[in-house]
Amino acid sequence: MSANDDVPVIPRPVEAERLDGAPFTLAPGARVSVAGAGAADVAELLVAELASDCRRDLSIVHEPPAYGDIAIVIAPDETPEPHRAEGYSLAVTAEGVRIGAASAAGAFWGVQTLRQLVPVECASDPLTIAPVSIHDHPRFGYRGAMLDVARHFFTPDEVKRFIDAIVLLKVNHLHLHLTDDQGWRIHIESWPNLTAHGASTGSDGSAGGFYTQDEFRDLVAYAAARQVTIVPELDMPGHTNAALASYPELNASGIAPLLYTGSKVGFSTLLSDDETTKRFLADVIGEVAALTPGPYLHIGGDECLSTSPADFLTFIAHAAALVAATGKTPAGWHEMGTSDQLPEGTVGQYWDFVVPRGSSADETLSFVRQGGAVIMSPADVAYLDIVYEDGDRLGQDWADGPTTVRGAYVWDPARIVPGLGDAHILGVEAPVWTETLATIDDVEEMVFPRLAAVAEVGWSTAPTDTESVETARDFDAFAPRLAALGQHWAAAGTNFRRVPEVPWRESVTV
Ligand code: TNX
Repeated sequence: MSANDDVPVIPRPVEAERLDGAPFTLAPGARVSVAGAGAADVAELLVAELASDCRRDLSIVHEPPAYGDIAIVIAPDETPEPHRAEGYSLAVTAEGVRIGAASAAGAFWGVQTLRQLVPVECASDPLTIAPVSIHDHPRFGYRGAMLDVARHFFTPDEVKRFIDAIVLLKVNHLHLHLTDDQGWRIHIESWPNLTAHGASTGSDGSAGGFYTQDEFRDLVAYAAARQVTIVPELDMPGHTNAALASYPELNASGIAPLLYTGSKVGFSTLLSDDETTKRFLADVIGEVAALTPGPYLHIGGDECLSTSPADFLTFIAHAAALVAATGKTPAGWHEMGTSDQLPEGTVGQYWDFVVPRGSSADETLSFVRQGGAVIMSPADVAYLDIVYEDGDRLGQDWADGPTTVRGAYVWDPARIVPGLGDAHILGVEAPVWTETLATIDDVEEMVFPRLAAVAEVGWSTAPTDTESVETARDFDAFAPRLAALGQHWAAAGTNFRRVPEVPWRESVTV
């Protein structure tokens, strides 16, 4: 256990030191003092949290802090290079709280750390925080969660609630798996039947649903205000039954299949080298790119068991080029690495196990050979739809399940694919697939606490070269920090699995 483990924050900060002296007390009349571009927006979110969680009403002032204020300062020299994009410092003393950062993102992450240090009983007086000094920055620029809204649909409000919960862990990308065999969830003006028909159901015959383009733009803006980039995925050429069911002309037979509500994968495919399909691809990729300010557009490419290898290569080269032509960086699951025609910079997402099988490692390195980088989502530790324990009501168990919280914590992204180190790893992502997850409560039960483990793997300092992963990820030190976070989840109404390995504390009444 190192010194910063007794500061109950997840992901574990790079440097955190308890200070001697009196605690900070949030007194009536305390203000949030802001300086620098973007600081007021970050302060507004903090003020809203303190109002809803702690029933405190703070004003924001553009003047230097007085004794007892919370200061948010954004200026280049607040964080040294190379940590300016997301690094921050946080000082808590009797005099006040001060968050310093070189960017709004850094300041926002500083606020998330502060939120974890605010006692959950903060609505009752006095609100005190033990003195501490933190200097922190992420190991990887990409910390992601993926929500499968195709199998079961989740409303914009539910996705916002999910965003609120992931930012507490400094997760900064939300990959939305928008299309699959069971449903097409984003409205496309030029192909309206994709949603009129293709969104009308989901897994297990669930009600379905889709985002209008306005709703999607609103989600993107909500996420952006919280430093989260939305990564939209249109999964193709497999996982496309909903599209094939919506437009007969996308099928070789000219006959549309029925909508699908089961859980099998690998039975559907779009055509390669077909003019109607090419028009379809240009249209859907064009519309989604236009809705997306973020750099990435994910085109799936996984589990194309009904596409011949030659057709797959033809298809991927064409679709990836269409994405690149919109100015976006294509992203895809690691199978796309079988192509040597990827636009430079294409991002691969590794989903095989912590010990690679078959050709997955080589397919992953193919992205690096073509000038790209990789996101690590090893299914046996980072797939959050895998059961916690045998016999669970929710989840699947194919990926070497069960996946315990310890399993989701004790691994390292740079020790999976030989030859793939931090320089070519963008970061980590934990997907939650929703074949078995019908409600957002179900989703949260699978995601929390395991996302906290994966978020720490993505943010906190790498193991040293001589250190084993087991030593670097000290679960006995992690578990008490999770217990502290559990109180915040309970207070926020975030559902989480009270796994037996963690000494959860009784939740307090607030
Ligand atoms: C694999 S691995 C999938 C999804 C399933 C998931 C269930 C990969 C990229 N795709 O289609 O939903 O397993 O765990």
